Amino acid sequence: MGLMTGKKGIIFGVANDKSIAWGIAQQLREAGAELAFTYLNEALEKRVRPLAESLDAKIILPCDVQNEEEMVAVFSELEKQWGKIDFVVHAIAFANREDLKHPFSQTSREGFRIALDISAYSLVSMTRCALPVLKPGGSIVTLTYLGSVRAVPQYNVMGVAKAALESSVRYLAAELGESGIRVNAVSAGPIKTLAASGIASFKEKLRVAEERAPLKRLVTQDDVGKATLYLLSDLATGVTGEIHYVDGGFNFAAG
Ligand code: NAD
Ligand code: 0WE
Repeated sequence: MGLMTGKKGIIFGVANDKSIAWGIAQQLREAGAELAFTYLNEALEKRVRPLAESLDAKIILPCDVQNEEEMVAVFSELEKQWGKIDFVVHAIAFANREDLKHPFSQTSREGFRIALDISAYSLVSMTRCALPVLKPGGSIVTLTYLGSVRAVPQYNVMGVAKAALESSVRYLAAELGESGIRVNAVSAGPIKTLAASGIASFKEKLRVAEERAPLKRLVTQDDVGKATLYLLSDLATGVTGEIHYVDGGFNFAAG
């Protein structure tokens, strides 16, 4: 019997086999969970479907989080096929590329709106849509980054979005506690994924994290997957509203 045997849940944010969401999915499946997946668009469906099927997923649905109807459709399909569910993983972020390059004060109103909508508001709408389908004892986890609380060079509007995301975690946790539903975030150290590719300062970020982290190494998708597994499992029944750092200790040691 695994930690997640008999539990069902959905993972938003797999793009490819480097995705943090994929590291989480593998850990959950290994622990016995039954998984559903979403993908952003048809181009990504080609990547995501074979990965999902390799973990025996039967429910694989499109969802652009900017589209409320798609989000509603995902959870009504889950209820139809599964009844109630146990967990939700939110591993989604996006900002316009130029906003991660230009000085922060140059961020356009539309760039700010897009980053906050996709990277932060989506947790709120996802939680709202999940609520009627989540069992008491259910658990929601999102992914965040240290740039929410420090001015990390180039992270810019994404840092503002992650601050909103982390605050949303606390407000959602406060509201849903009485329903027996927990909401937490995992704050991961830098990991080479699609969302990290093409960012000029990223290599430097990896080097500094490796050198200054107490563990003297980068964290992996597996490390993040295992921490997320804990937060989604009944090992964490007393834990909600937390920002849980999985960054090799960089956060506390490198201040
Ligand atoms: P990734 O590119 O593999 O995942 C990002 C996902 O967001 C992709 O699957 C993409 O399809 C999805 N996405 C973007 N816009 C979307 C939309 N409108 N609707 C639905 N999905 C959308 O990269 P990743 O690094 O695995 O990112 C996952 C999460 O982890 C993000 O929240 C990111 O901020 C966070 N994170 C990443 C790192 C890192 O260094 N890679 C560190 C800490 C936190
Ligand atoms: O959250 C992230 C990355 C989020 C992200 C990345 C991209 C690149 C491609 C959001 N939107 C886009 N849009 C694109 O067009 N991380 C935590 C990884 C990351 O990104 C950085 C970092 C780190 C760490 C950007 C600058 C500095 C550090």
